[in-house]
Amino acid sequence: MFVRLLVWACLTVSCDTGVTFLLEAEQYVVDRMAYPRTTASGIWAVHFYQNEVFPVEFCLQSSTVIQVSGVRYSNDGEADYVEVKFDDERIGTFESHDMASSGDNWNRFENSGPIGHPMEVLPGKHRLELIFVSTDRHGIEIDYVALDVADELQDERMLQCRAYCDSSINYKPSLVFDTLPSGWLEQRSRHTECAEELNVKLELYHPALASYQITARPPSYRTLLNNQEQDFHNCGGSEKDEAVWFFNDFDVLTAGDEVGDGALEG
Ligand SMILES: [Ca+2]
Ligand SMILES: [Ca+2]
Repeated sequence: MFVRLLVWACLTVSCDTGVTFLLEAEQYVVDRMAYPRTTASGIWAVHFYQNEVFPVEFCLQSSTVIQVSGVRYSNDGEADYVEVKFDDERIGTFESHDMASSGDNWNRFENSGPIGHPMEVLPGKHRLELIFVSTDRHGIEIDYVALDVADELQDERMLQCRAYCDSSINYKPSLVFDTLPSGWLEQRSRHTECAEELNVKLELYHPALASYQITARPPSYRTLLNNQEQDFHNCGGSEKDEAVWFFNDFDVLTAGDEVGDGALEG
């Protein structure tokens, strides 16, 4: 993944404008217990020990400049050494303060300060990792990681990779009634390596069917990249075809005649 240090640009781009997101440890680490702390952001923090990793995956909607502006942590015991990686590259480290107080200091949070330099990054999914290289036997607690993003249009939903490819599609669960005798679909689709080949073929049968309407909608892919161009790789040199639907086996009759059964491919 392309990462480029952009020290001076950030001083005029991301530090005065943009958005700061708090990546709460309790929201990103779901496989372990969080501890309630009255002074923690969101009133929760997560405990980590030596050799453990806190991973955060997030999505950016455009090329932008980002910086880890701080890690909020608490410690009650000896100091801990933490390494921070972005997309598998080490961007910096921080060390917790040595502060023992019989457990009371777990509720006293401190900020690491900025980690590494501002980075110019591409849109799409990225990964931050806090690697707890060395801790005492009591470990360290993480409240959140603060991430500065220069792009003012970036929002929380995009950051959590929850944006849909086409937000105009309203996916509601359909109402299900089965007061009619059941019909059936026969799967006649075939495998293909060519994205443009019309390989999906479903035949619909119903004994009481007089007419029907089929609505084809794309899946609700979650993505920040909109790649809608045609892809003719692995298509065996076939010509581009702009047709979306083909109707096979229909008889074209003169006005007044009925149209026979057929199949739909797309
Ligand atoms: Ca410690
Ligand atoms: Ca928190």
